[in-house]
Amino acid sequence: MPLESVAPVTIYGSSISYFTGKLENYCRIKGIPYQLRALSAGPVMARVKEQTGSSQMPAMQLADGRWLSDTTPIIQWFEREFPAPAVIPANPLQRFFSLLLEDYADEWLWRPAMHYRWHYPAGARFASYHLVDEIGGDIALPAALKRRLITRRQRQGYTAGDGITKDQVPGVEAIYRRTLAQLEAIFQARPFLLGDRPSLADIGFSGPIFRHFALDPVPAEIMRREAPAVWEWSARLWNFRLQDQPGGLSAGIPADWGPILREIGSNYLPYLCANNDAVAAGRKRFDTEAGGVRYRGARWSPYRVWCLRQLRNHFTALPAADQASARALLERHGCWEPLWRHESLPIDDTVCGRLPFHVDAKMIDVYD
Ligand SMILES: N[C@@H](CCC(=O)N[C@@H](CS)C(=O)NCC(=O)O)C(=O)O
Repeated sequence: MPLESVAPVTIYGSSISYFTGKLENYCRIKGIPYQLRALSAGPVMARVKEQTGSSQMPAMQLADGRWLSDTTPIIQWFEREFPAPAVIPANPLQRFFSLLLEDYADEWLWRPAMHYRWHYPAGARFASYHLVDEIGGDIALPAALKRRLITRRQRQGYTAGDGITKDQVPGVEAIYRRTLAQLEAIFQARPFLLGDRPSLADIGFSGPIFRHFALDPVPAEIMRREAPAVWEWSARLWNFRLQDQPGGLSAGIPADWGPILREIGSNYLPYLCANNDAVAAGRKRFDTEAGGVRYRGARWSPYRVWCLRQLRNHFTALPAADQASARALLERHGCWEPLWRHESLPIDDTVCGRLPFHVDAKMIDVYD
């Protein structure tokens, strides 16, 4: 199928949203023409919900009228339908580890990103003014009240109300400082995570970085001072077109991905396991400790059980020789045991089975 049969596409989202930014980065480097429209509360949001099953952003409408939602399966759908130029690496090992990094950036770095935006008054002021103007116009309330309401909603849904108590703030911010150090070492050495051109791993990291860490006042200032190469990478990715620019991928998994993989093994996967226990027990709130941070009253996420299952499926789909290499690398960085800790996962094919054309479970449901 030619790209022209589905493009230009329309992306419904916000110009400061994590996943909207991730999808825009993907479309730009892949060469998919798009226009961005505000997914505003009111008739637009109602239509998106009716068409995709969820009001989460971004939603995408193809030129042929079909609707899609959820950036991870959207990208996989485009890569299957329009293989060239490829964003997901063809090499099975690189493909698996890029999917792992994407999932980590989507689901775990979300936490420090939301923290920096909504915890600090400078971030909350910036984001609430922006969002009320961009997507809140149809809500018939005074603007100042709308700004207060959205700030409260986001804090209850994603920061204080998602397990980050005041005493654990330094631990959550340390995740960001370590991420900057890990990425700075890489981008001082080469332009993109896997070499001279971007791949899915870069697209994954663009979620937290492009529209949060590099944009919100508090983390952006830290980035400019402590990790200028990450700051530069964020703009380099936005400005890259795979069709027009040369550059290849390096071989294998770079050794400097090691600290990120260790972080996944010691923080993210143990959290996913605790989330798994909560979903299996039907507990919508749970306490857990990951990477030295104690989360109290974190929100469950059936969607993230699906994420864990996807990671396992990606592993079992690898050819035998690649499975052996992937396992060795996962074991070396503490990822293997938590990846397989639970023999069975509390999820069946009805959850997320219709993605990217229909959403059955949101990442975090703030009304749960
Ligand atoms: N897994 C989804 C996550 C999308 C998502 O959670 N987007 C956020 C905004 S960046 C959202 O719409 N949250 C819904 C809410 O706050 O109710 C994706 O990759 O697209």
